[in-house]
Amino acid sequence: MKRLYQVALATLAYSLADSSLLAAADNAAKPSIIVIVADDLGYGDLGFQGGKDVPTPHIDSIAQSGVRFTDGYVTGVVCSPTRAGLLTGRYQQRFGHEFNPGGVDQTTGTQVGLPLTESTVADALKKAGYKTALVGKWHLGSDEKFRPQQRGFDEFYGFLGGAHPYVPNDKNTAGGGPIYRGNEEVESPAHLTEAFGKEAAAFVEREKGHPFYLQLTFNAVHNPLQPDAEHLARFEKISDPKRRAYAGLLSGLDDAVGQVLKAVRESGQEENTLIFFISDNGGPQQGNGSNNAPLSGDKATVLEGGIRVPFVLQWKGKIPAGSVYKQPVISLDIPATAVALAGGSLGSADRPVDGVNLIPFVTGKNNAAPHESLFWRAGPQHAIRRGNYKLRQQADGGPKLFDVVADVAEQKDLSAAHPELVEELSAAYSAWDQELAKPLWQGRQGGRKPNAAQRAARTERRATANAADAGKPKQTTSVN
Ligand SMILES: [Ca+2]
Repeated sequence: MKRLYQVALATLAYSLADSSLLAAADNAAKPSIIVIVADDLGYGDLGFQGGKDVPTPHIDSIAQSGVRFTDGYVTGVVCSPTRAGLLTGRYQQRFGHEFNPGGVDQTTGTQVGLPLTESTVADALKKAGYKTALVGKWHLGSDEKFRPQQRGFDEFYGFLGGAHPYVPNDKNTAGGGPIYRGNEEVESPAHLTEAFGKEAAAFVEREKGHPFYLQLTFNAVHNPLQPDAEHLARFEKISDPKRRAYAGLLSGLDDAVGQVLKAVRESGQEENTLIFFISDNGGPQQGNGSNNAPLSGDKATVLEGGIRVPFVLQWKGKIPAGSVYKQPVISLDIPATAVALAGGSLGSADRPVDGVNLIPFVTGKNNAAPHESLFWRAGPQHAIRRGNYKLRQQADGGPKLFDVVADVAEQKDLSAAHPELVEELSAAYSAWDQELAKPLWQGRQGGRKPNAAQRAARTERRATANAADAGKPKQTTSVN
């Protein structure tokens, strides 16, 4: 009996050791994933996108080491909706997250954020054994139940709103709020961009040997234009003060990205780490001095300048360096790729994921287009891309049809020449539109006039900003 007991114990010990070894081996096979998101970046401002006046060697190196998506899109025309899609892998209009949340819904008086009915890529990866962190801007709800650590992230360092001053004690922007580590308010760092880079690099080094998901959402190059002195000094030759300040911020962003890339490289994790880089929407060119060339349009529009963004991915040894991928892809594909590689699951039968795993496409295993169509809706404006064609409806007219491969600047409306395409794309858009929810709240771009309380709050913010701005270079703020 004693002997039998010993054998049973030994077998149990062996199988426990065996399963933990298997788990370790399984984890070692899973790649880590870093998703870097810039804020309000111009389409044409990075070196690999044709930018000339602001060197961006570190971000360029992601394109050189991996794949550049020429037709990479985001799902939102402004910050928060894109982030809702990026976290869920689902078109955010499916669950009513069509506009920026303003903190409190003026109709119901309740706090709003990424609906709790949705699960996130961080939830899925955490379940799959990943360590998860959000560094930077959140903008998916400030109330405690909406915060990053309630939405699948083990760690959070950053701010909860849609915009924030880069330097401490600056009252130029309303709604910046505290800097948090987890749920604790902490001291503001000397400059946010540098601090986010440093925090992300430390996480990468600390989690070596363990699969991780790091979402690094810089607020650069969003207003207010507050570069640090060192980066601003690099651009004395740029005469336009707004463009000069923007260049300083972008250069600081590039250096912070470089710090993270260095941490990945020097900790020996390059071959086991995917690194994505995108912007959350196009540049508001008048607002922050960005440049969307050769695209037309700005942030907050469904023109290409609002929704087509720099979109690159490196995975050393898996994706050939210097690849260019020309089929349309969308930010929803990032969480879908992450979850596929991690062996997790996202969405459900009644909450389907719209993104696809990009790896078979960029490695040439699948030569089909990843998506038959891509869709956008932001209040009265909407668009569909199918093949080379895009049908666009603006509040002030349309629909207009463009061949966005031959005519990337959307100059030649083909709707009269191709009524059959207008009909086909309109029908496909309508079918998608039928699947969507009503917006849970309205945004400033939603066309609803602000009520008296909102108007009063805005007047007060402007007065505070003007008082704080006295004697300083002119700052311009824009929708987040
Ligand atoms: Ca943005």
